[in-house]
Amino acid sequence: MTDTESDRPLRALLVVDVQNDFCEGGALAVEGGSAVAAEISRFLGDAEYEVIAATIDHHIDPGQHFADEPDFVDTWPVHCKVGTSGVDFHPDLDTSRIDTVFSKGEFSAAYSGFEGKNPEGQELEKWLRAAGISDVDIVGIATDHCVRATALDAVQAGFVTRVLLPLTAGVSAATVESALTEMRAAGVHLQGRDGDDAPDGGAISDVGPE
Ligand code: VGL
Repeated sequence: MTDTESDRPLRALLVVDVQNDFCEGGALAVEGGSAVAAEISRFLGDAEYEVIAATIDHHIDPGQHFADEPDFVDTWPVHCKVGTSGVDFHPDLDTSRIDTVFSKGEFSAAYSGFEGKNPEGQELEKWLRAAGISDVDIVGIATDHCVRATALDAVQAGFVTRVLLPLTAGVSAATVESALTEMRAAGVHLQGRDGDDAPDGGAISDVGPE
């Protein structure tokens, strides 16, 4: 390996919670969710990543995460229950390039993909380190909840972290705004906004959090 090759950032893509229940028609539908599924698939067509992981909300009995009268900030309608189709990936998401899936939230709320485990019982951070990853790009649903939490954990763990905003969808404009402010302050690069480059240097899609 030459010095140039060893210095090259090794980048992973994290596809967060692109599941039926977070898309139109689902139990906790996020506006723009299914369009994001299709946009991510298009993006994956020629995206170059060392590894690609997905995360899923995988609830069995997550306690007060579910509520009869949810506030849509800390409590939610029943969603992504194991054994229902709501937990499945949205059909417009091309899963063929996803190397592994980290499931989270069986018995408590778990917004960050870094709380999940893959079928081999590995945690996301360990899996990324084993692959020699230095940089992560994050896409998916919801910008203001699971994308936010995953990005904050990624940057905290020392990964150079970008959120590709045109490939995300958020629950509400107000919480998306505060999530963007929080992520930016933590050192997360927000692409597709405020002069940052669009994901592949191309046009910014109209699929965004607002
Ligand atoms: C999520 C709300 C509740 C998410 C999960 O995936 O962002 N949002 N549970």
